[in-house]
Amino acid sequence: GVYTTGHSYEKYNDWETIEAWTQQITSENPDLVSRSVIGTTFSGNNIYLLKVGTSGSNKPAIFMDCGFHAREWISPAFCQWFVREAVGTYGSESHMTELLDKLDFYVLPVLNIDGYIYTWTKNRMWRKTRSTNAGTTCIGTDPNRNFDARWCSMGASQNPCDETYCGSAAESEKETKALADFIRDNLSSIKAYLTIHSYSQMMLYPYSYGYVLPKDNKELNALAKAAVEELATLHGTKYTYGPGASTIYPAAGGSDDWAYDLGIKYSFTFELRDKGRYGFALPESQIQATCEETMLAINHVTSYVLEH
Ligand code: ING
Ligand code: ZN
Repeated sequence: GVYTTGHSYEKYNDWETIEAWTQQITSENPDLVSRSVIGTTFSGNNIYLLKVGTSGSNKPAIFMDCGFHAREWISPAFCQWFVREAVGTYGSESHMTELLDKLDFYVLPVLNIDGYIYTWTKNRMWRKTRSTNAGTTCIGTDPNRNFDARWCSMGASQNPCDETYCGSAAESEKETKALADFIRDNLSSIKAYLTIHSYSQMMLYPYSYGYVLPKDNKELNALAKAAVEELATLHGTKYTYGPGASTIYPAAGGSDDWAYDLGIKYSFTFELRDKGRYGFALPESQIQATCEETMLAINHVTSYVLEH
C-alpha cells in the first residue's frame, strides 16, 4: 500500500513485511541463515523456509512451523522471534551457540500465507486456506485436518463450508503437500517436529486422531511436563499438556500425528496465549512476554532432543 511501516518483532507484521524480513535476516546472517522456497500457495505466494544453524554435514535438525491457521497471529510472530533470538544470541549465549553448532532449525514462518493475507485484508477471523472447492462457493480447507493421519475420520468435516473441512483428499492443499514433501525428503535428519498454534496455553502430543496413546507416551508426557514448567518460570503462565484427543479435542488429519507416525518421535503442537480473554486477537503488548516464555519451552525440548 501507499502507507507502509517497517518490520517489528513486537508487532504483528503483514505478509509483505514478513516476506521482506525473510530476505533481510538471511542476507544479514549469511553464515547462520539460508532461505529456500519449498513450494507456492494456492494464490501463488512463495512458501519460505529458513534453515538456521552453522554449516556442517549430517547435522540433526528440528523442524518448526508457524501460521497454519490464518487468524492465529501470535504464531508467525513467534517464528520471527525465534529466528532473531537464534541469530542474536549465537556466539554470546552458550546454550544457543551449542545448539546452532550441533543442529539445524528449519523454521517455516507462515504456511497458510493466503489465509494470513486474507485476515489482514478481509476477515480477521479466517482460519482455513483460500483454495476453491468444487460444487460450492465456500472457500478453503483446514490445513490441520489435511494430513494423512487417519484423514477425516473424526473431529473434521467433509463439508467445504465448515471451518474444519478436511479437503478433497489428504494433502489436497498445495501448502500441506509442500510441507509434507519437505519433511519426507529430509526425514533422516529431522529429530523433532514442532507446530505453533494459538490459543489455549497447551502443549500437545499425539494422538489427536483418536484416544489411543502413542508408544512413547511416558517420555513425551515427561518432556511436555518439564517444558511447560520451564515456560511458567518466566511469567507464571500455566500450560496444560497431554495427548491431543484427551487434552483439547479429537481431530484427525493433524500434522503432529502425521509426523509422529512417519517416525519423528518428538512431535508437539503448541497452543500459545491466551486462554480466551483475547483469544486470536491477542494484543501486541503481549507478544514479547508470550515469545520469551515460549522460547524457554522450545529451548528445553531442543536441548532434550540433542541429548537423546
Ligand atoms: N488447535 C488445533 C486444531 O487444529 C489440534 C488442535 C492439534 C488438532 C493437533 C489436531 C492435532 O484444531 C488450533 N487452535 O488450531
Ligand atoms: Zn491453529
